[in-house]
Amino acid sequence: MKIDVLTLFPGMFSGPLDESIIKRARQQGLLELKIHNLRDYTQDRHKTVDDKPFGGGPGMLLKPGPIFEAVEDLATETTRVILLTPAGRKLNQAVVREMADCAHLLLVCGSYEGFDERVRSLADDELSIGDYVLTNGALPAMVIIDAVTRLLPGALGDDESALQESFSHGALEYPQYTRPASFRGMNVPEVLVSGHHAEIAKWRSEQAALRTKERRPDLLNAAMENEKALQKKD
Ligand code: 4FN
Repeated sequence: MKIDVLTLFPGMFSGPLDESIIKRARQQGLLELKIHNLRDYTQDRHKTVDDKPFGGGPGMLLKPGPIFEAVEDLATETTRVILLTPAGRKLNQAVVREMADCAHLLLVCGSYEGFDERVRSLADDELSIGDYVLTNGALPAMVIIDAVTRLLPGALGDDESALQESFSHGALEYPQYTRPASFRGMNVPEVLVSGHHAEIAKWRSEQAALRTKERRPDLLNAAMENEKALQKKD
């Protein structure tokens, strides 16, 4: 899969995308990632990317010109152009799966107070990673790249892939422990060291359900919808 990113802050992308699973996916050629500086698509001597809003008001907006130039340069017929904005559809694992099915994503990051409204006409989709104020769209782009990359076939090792199964049920994880069995007076639950595999499985599914019900009832509803959708398929 190919992902292009358009941003005013390409430097923010070095580091996070050069580590771990994303690094490996890039080396394996599963992910072809390119970061583009919006300023490179300006035409004027001062490389202007922003301007004042018509009608007045505080702050600056990204001008449409450089973004149109960039999208026309980077996107083809089959590219999914995604605008990152707090006004977008809220990202969740279903949306991530949708994105991972695309051959080519172009992620357009906002800056200043946002985009000139006409930029919206370029986008196939608008996404938000959640409700909080950010300084620009670089971190949302990286969140999407991270979540999508781990779904690319071959991106995860065997152990990591096995783990993915539990996530896809939509519930929270059960409590987990590693050695030592006793740490600072806190002990691993007896059942986990018992060796009774059936008992352990039962305990884990109870704990996962309990924890999800107590802390994230919203996930429980989503998990039940998932289950229903899966049953309808066969
Ligand atoms: N943010 C809100 C309301 C109004 C503005 C903002 C805000 C970066 C360019 C957008 C934020 C959050 C999730 C992009 C927030 C995201 C952004 C995102 C983002 C600079 C303009 C801005 C939601 C709190 C009511 C700044 C809330 N996912 N404006 O953050 O780009 O993708």
